[in-house]
Parts: sequence; structure tokens; C-alpha cells
Amino acid sequence: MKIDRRTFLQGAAASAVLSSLSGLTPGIANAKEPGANTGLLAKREGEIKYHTCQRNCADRCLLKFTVQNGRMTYVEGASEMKKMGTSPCVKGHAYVQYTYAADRILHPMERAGKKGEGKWRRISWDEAYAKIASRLQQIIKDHGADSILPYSYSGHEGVIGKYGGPSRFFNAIGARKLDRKVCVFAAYEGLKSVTGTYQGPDPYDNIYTNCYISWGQNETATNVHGIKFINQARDKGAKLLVVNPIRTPIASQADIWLQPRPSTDTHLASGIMKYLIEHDLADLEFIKANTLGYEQLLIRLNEMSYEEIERVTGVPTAKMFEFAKVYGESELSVLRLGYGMQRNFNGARMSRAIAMMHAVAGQYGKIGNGFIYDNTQADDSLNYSKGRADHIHPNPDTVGHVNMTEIAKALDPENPIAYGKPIKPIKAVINYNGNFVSVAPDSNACRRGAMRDDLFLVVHDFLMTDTAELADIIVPSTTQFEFPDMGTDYNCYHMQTSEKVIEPLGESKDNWIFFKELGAHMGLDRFPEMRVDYEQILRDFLDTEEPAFRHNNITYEQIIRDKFVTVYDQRPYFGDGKYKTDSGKIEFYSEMMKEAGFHPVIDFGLPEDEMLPEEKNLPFRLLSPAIPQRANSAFYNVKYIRNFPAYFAKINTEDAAELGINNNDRVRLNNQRGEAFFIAQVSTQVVRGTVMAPKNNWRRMDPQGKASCTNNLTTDTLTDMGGCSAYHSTRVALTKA
Ligand SMILES: Nc1nc2c(c(=O)[nH]1)N[C@H]1C(S)=C(S)[C@@H](COP(=O)(O)OP(=O)(O)OC[C@H]3O[C@@H](n4cnc5c(=O)[nH]c(N)nc54)[C@H](O)[C@@H]3O)O[C@H]1N2
Ligand SMILES: Nc1nc2c(c(=O)[nH]1)N[C@H]1C(S)=C(S)[C@@H](COP(=O)(O)OP(=O)(O)OC[C@H]3O[C@@H](n4cnc5c(=O)[nH]c(N)nc54)[C@H](O)[C@@H]3O)O[C@H]1N2
Ligand code: SF4
Ligand SMILES: [Mo]
Repeated sequence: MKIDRRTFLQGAAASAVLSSLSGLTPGIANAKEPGANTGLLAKREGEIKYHTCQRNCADRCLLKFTVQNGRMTYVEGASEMKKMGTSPCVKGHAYVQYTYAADRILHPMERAGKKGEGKWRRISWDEAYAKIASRLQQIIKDHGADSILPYSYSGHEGVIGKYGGPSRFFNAIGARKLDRKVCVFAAYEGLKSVTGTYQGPDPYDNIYTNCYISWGQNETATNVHGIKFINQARDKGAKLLVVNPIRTPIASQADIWLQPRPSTDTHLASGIMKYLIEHDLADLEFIKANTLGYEQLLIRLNEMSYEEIERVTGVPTAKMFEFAKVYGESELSVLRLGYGMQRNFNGARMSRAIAMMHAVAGQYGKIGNGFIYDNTQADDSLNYSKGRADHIHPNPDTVGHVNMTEIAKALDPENPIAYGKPIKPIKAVINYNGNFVSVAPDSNACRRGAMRDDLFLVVHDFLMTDTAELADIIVPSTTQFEFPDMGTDYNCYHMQTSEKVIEPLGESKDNWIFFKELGAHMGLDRFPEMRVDYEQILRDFLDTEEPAFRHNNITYEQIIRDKFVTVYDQRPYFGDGKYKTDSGKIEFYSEMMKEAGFHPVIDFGLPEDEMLPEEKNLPFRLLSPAIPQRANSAFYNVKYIRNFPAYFAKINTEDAAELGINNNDRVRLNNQRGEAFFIAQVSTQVVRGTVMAPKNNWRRMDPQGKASCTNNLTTDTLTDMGGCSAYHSTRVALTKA
């Protein structure tokens, strides 16, 4: 769909922000803007505000903003925090443009044509509240509150922005529950089956390792600041090993890089285990003291040959041995598992095998070793039920759930389904912190659902996203910089402040004020929890007895004063040899896996085993990972960032030659779900038989105007365990377009 830029701007932007768009030096505001004082700008003088980046990013940067005359003018890293340094990433540098972008939506709008037609009428907040409240109340009366579905994920990751504010509203009305499992949950299950947890050591301690393994992670895009610790370890002689089907920048720098075919990691980890055991590099003392089921593991590994492993993974056995030798001979090795790799039908099983491999090597329990996946301890320790006011939920037992990955199925015009079972039709979706039409799988089906005439779609966002353009009512959200919050780090164990940097632009309202005021229009201000201020919500979350907070005596006042605190309670992680499984040991044999219907030791199933024939027989696997210059679907509107392409497909040189595709040719990817057109980037970066296209590109920003979006192609089938998304278990055909 083409955007009529003029109409869009008329409806969307106030003239005050128009002047600040475009072509600016990243990180600094336009000196010609009204209110900007060139002298002051040059000196970067002004009030300093500390604010945590709330994009979904493992770095969770603590940023320092300069504010001059009420305007955000400069951004840099809060270098007093060790993980940071002075520089945010390319996206963080663009936050001034992101905030003052000309296409920000700054007042409520109501659809003035057919759904998706792009015609809007400006309305006041009073009208917006009246219309939304009356329609929701009618839906509750006619169909029940469980036909109202919130859709949101990580647009804003703050304590209030993500949960505290909006959840109070949805609890108070008794809306249907959204299972927010798109991201991490397959490996949660896989790792729990081995050590009982998905938590691990603090990455600050990576500097002490002798061998860093990046397994299916793309640190250069998704953990930029974490690379500093790896480099410090390497300066002292540590090895860098990488396992990734794509030659990421960190793979190019590795001592050894293995390039398996996607989803064959169980085989690869098994091959490495075999080598360690056969070459006296398994840590038998560690295994004896800390594990269960080693005998069964030996039997299972004997059933798999090196020849079969090479056939399945495509990794030459000699190269795998080289890797295993360096790994096995390292005194301390830390393994970082990516989130991307577990978004596969066999995601839990692959993660399990890799965690078992690390136990065979004896690499748990010391400073400088361990297994890092998702260090959400700060987050997990918060008092969620109090912070979200779960107790005001009027009908907790009757409300069903929808898995966010299956949003298209839940909104299906004919047969709405959740978890494989029919559900009654969803009559309203309130989308905030989310953009399901471009981020959820099977975008065409998402769109069909959103376009239903009988579905009331409200979008709370500050941009005309792929989802917003299909809305009945759009209400303008602030950006994260326009309200106070706190942020929890999911990599290093920090909790950080997010001071309000500037006043809300235009008529925008943040994720608490919007839901609080909407609630009041629906009579929900009868609940005291719906009348509180930001500080009270944060205090409710921090009212926790969890050890991570208790040990460190962390208080609200302390976070506000010190800007950041550290909340972990174990160093070295698993140093006490107590694992979190039922047995208290690392489990090579797992009842949990058996109960889930898989082999209790190692399950060698592959995604292709589960695909429909029409998909299974397509020639290419599609990987759709993160790229450095976008954060999910954010920054697509920022002009400076748009210079970095996001509509490309990386294709292996030999595959391209066979198909007559050259660099920069237009290509078409397609399968039974749809098609997408991208620009070919031909190289040996991707393994043969695999195509890579970035995740979460917007249909409406597609420079070729073909509504291309990688998620036009992706599967919404869930992972083996944990109900996670499995975007990477998608197959496509590829042709020159
Ligand atoms: N193909 C493919 N698709 C994927 C993935 C993949 O690997 N491949 N990864 C998946 C994963 S892991 C994730 S986590 C999801 C992420 O998907 P999302 O969490 O939905 O990601 P975002 O694009 O960051 O955020 C969505 C919207 O939130 C809005 N927003 C930002 N701040 C605020 C605010 O303060 N208030 C409100 N109301 N809105 C705000 C933004 O403008 C944006 O439109 O994508 C998934 N999609
Ligand atoms: N710049 C930027 N940073 C981000 C995001 C973003 O969009 N942009 N998104 C954020 C979010 S929501 C998340 S969840 C994280 C994700 O963080 P990561 O896990 O680092 O990112 P992904 O790009 O999803 O996937 C990582 C790698 O998995 C590899 N991979 C895919 N399948 C397999 C496999 O079967 N085996 C192996 N070994 N590797 C495989 C891909 O080649 C890719 O390089 O990043 C966060 N940070
Ligand atoms: S997106 Fe990540 S690396 Fe960039 S500023 Fe935000 S937290 Fe830092
Ligand atoms: Mo994610």
C-alpha cells in the first residue's frame, strides 16, 4: 500500500515537530529548531536526565539525555555504569529524531472510511474515551469481557510501560488473557530440563573466561555492549568460538566458526559431547558430583554416528573436532545461547542438548564459566501480582487465553481458535506496545483478522504502523521519554531508572495515563488501584521479598538516587552445586522431557519432520533474525535509520548461481502463506539452502510498494515446548522477480 504522505502528515503531525525532521546528525537535535540555542547545543549544556532504553534489547543501556528549554537535544551513554561506555548503538543515537519525528501521531483519530483505507478524522480525547468506553461496555454486555483481547509485547519494556499501567486496566475489566510467549519460552523449558533454570552468570564475569562460545546469537546486533567483555577476555588470551548458520560479524572474528544447517544443533552438540568423552575431555569429577543419568547419556550418544552428524549438520567432522578440542581443553568456558536459535519447532530440545554438552565439559559453577540465556532475575523478582493488581480481576476462572503467536488464528473470520480449540469470536483488540500485523507470524492472516468488520480495533501507538492503519480508533501514545518508569536488565543483573526526560508531545498520553483515564470513563476508578500515580505502581512492584532484592536491600529511593542497582544473589552462579531441578542435579535423563513426549535423554527430531508436505518440499529454509539498525519494528520511520536497508534477502553464492540471481536483483520469496519481494545480497554469509531476511519490517514502508514483510511467510505453529514462536522453522521458494 502506498502512503499518501501529505494526507498522512495532515492528520498526524503538528507543525512544531515538522521542522525537526530529517538529515540530522544522529544524537543531536537540529540547531535551527525553534527553542534551540546553538551555543548551548555546542556546549551540550542543560539539564541531564537518566533514562533506560526501553527497546527489547539485552543491552538495556542507561542513557543520559541533555534537555535544553524543555527539548531533548543530546544523548550519550551513562558511562559511570560499567557495561555502558559513552555510546549507545546506532538506534540509541537516533533517539532525538525518533522522539521528534514528523510522522508522530499527536492526537486521537477515528477511521473516516473503510478499514485500512487510510482516511482519518481528528477527534478529541473526550470523544475518543466516550467512543472506546461505550463500545467496550456494549461488547462486555453482549459477548462478555473475555471477547476483549489486549495485544502487546515489548514496544516499551518498562515496569509501568509494559505491565504496571495497562495490566491494571485489563484485570479490572476481566479481559481475555494474552500469553506473551513469542520470544524466549522454548529454551526456558529445554534449559529447565537440564539445570532447572534459564538463569546464569552475570556477563560482567565474562572477562574471566578462557573460552567464550556464541551459540546462535548475533551479539553484534543484539548485544553490542556485551562484546566489550568478550574483547577483554580475548585480550587475556581467551578463545572465541561461534556456532551460527549465518556468518555474523562475530563469526568472522572467531577462532573457530561452525556453520551448521539451521535447527541441527542437537546433532552438533551430541557430536561435541562424543568427542569430549572419547578424548578424556569430559569432566568426570564434575559429572559424578553434579549430574544424573550419565550412563544413559553414553548409551544414547553411541546410537548416533559422526557420519550421521556430518550428514545432518553439514559441518565437516574434522572441523567439529577442532572446535571440541579447544572447548574441551579450556579451563573456563562461558556459553551464550541466542534467543533466535530456539524459535524452531525443536527449540527446547536443541537448547537442552547444548546445556547438557556444557555439563559434560564441567562448565558450571565457577566465575568465568556457565551458561547464559535470559538473566531476568531483576524482572522475575518483582511483585507482579501486586504491581499489576491481579486481585481486582473480576472473573479469573472463566477467562480463556490466547497465545500471541497465534493471534491470526484467534482472529480468524470463520474459525477462531486458541491452542487448537475453537473459541468464541474476539470482538475487540486493544493493541499497545505491539504491532501484530508486522511482528506476528503469518502477516496476511493477521491482516485478514484485523480487517474484520465486527472487530473493534483500538491502537495506542505514536506511529502509523501496519496495525494502526487498520484501526477503528488510534490514540496517540507518548514515547518512553515522556513519562517516568524503571527498567529491568535481562542480561546483566541491573534495575535502572527511567526519568521523565520531556513533557508529552502534542496530545499524547503514556501507557498509564491512557489506561487510567479510559478506566475512569468505564467506572473503574472505583478500584483504588486504578487511581494511583507512577510512583505507587513502582513501589507496588518493588514490594517484594525475593532474595535478589532482599539480599541487596534494594529500595525505591535507592534506585531513584543511584540511577542503577545490581540485584543478583549468586556469584558464582551454581557455585553451591545446587541445581534447580527436582533432583537438585543436572539431569542428563529427564522425566520432564519424557512426559512431554520426547526422548528423555536426547531427542534428534528436526523441524522438517513436522511440516506440511507443501511446505516441507520447498527448497529453502527462511531465517528472519534481528538486524543492527532496527529494534523489532521500531525505527522504521526514522530517516537516518532508513538509510540502512531492511528489505533484503541474503542468499548463498552457489544457490544464487543455480537460480541465475545476482547481487541487487529483486527476488520473490513465497510459500502457501504469501509472498515478499526483497533485494538479493549474494554471499557465502548464509549456509546453502538457507535464505535470511530481516524480522519485523513494515509492510507499509516497503520501498518497492509491494506490502512486503518477512512475516508474510512465517509459520505460526508453536515450538515443541513452552508455546514459543518458531519463525525460523519456515520454508520458502525463491525466484528472481
Ligand atoms: N520473522 C520474525 N518475526 C519476529 C521475530 C523473529 O525472530 N522473526 N522475533 C519476535 C520477537 S522475539 C519479538 S520479542 C517480537 C517483538 O515485537 P514487538 O514487541 O511488538 O516489537 P516492537 O516493534 O518493538 O514494538 C511494537 C510497537 O510498540 C510501540 N511503542 C513503543 N513505545 C511505546 C509506548 O510507550 N507505548 C505504546 N503504546 N506503544 C509503544 C512501537 O511504536 C511499535 O509500533 O517480534 C517477533 N517477530
Ligand atoms: N538490533 C536489534 N537488537 C535486538 C532486536 C532487534 O530487532 N534488533 N530484537 C531483540 C529481541 S526481541 C530479541 S528476542 C533478541 C534476539 O537476539 P538474538 O538471539 O541474538 O537474535 P536473532 O537475530 O533472533 O537470532 C540469533 C541468531 O540465531 C541464528 N539461528 C537461527 N536459527 C538457528 C539455529 O537453528 N541454530 C543456530 N546455531 N543458530 C540459529 C541466526 O542466524 C541469528 O544470527 O534481540 C533483541 N535485540
Ligand atoms: S537498542 Fe540496545 S544497544 Fe541500542 S541504545 Fe537501546 S539498549 Fe542500547
Ligand atoms: Mo524477542
